[in-house]
Amino acid sequence: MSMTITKEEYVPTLQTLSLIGESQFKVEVFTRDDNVEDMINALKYNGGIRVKSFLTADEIKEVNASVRPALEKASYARPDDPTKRLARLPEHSPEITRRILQDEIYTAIMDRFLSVKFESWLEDKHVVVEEKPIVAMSSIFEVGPGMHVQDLHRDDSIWYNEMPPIKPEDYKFGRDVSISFFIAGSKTTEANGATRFIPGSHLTHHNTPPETHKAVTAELEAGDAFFMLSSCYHGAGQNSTKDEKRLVYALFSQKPHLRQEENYALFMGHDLIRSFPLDVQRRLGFDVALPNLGWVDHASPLESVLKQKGADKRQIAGYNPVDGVADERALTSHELAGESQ
Ligand SMILES: O=C(O)CCC(=O)C(=O)O
Ligand SMILES: [Fe+2]
Repeated sequence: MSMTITKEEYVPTLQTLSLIGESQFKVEVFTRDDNVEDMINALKYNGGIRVKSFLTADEIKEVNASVRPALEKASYARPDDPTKRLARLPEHSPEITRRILQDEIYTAIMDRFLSVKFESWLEDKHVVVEEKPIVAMSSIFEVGPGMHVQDLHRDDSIWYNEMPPIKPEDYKFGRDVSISFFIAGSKTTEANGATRFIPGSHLTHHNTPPETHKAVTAELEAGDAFFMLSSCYHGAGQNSTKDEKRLVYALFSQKPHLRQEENYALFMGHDLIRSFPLDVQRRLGFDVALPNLGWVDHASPLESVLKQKGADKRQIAGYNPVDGVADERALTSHELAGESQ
């Protein structure tokens, strides 16, 4: 288990797909009345789409009101990072969780890209299984003035998703393992740090850096949704306003089988888990896989849940999708662990 971060010049190889006339890629805008097949095709081609008024003005107002107390209570990641980031959307807002996970557009899109069908044999019996995607993670984030720009990254690198470069017409369902999904709780603009996104970047080899100059800004009105294949390069923009906070809800889905066979987390008591040496706890799956898979409250469960101070191995200088924040989150979880002991 190790992770190194080096800053190096990228030397293009044959792994880079040369996308002639890349300006062909864009963010198409839909309404709920549009045909979902058109949305799916646009997502396949460009990697991201915007759906206007995914939630009505009343719905988003209600959701905002329901999470406000938790956001007020949350603290900033650190003084120079005015971001409040809460996980546990199903706890903070069961209603929006239910609303999204039963939404016909959301489920149609997730099911088409992330369902898995597998055929095998039991002696002479042909077994065909088909499973639908499950939620990967949730987040509520409110980003205040002064927040710096976030490094462009692919959310699916946590799944170590290896992809060859392809042309848009060669895209096959199954290539992506996860879909990122954001709903704006407030208007998001270039000025207040709306997500920067590189259309078409899901078609490149997984081990190529982002072509930063091709990033566009995915601006949203409150209630609008942004669907993005998790293999697309993207990241938060800089909030250069004086007084605007950008509020966003995220509910990502993933392929259903990317998890442990036996669900230890649901039945093992915390004392029992802690009774094992740390290396055994890690083998049982209670740590994160680097950089960021299996967290609870943005830290390794070994610390954030099991309160074992110092067990989060992600104190990696220089690592972070948001520069410096993971280190700080790890520190925070140390402090929490300290307080509870
Ligand atoms: O803030 C945003 O718009 C994007 C956030 C993001 O990509 C992330 O936290 O992984
Ligand atoms: Fe991201």
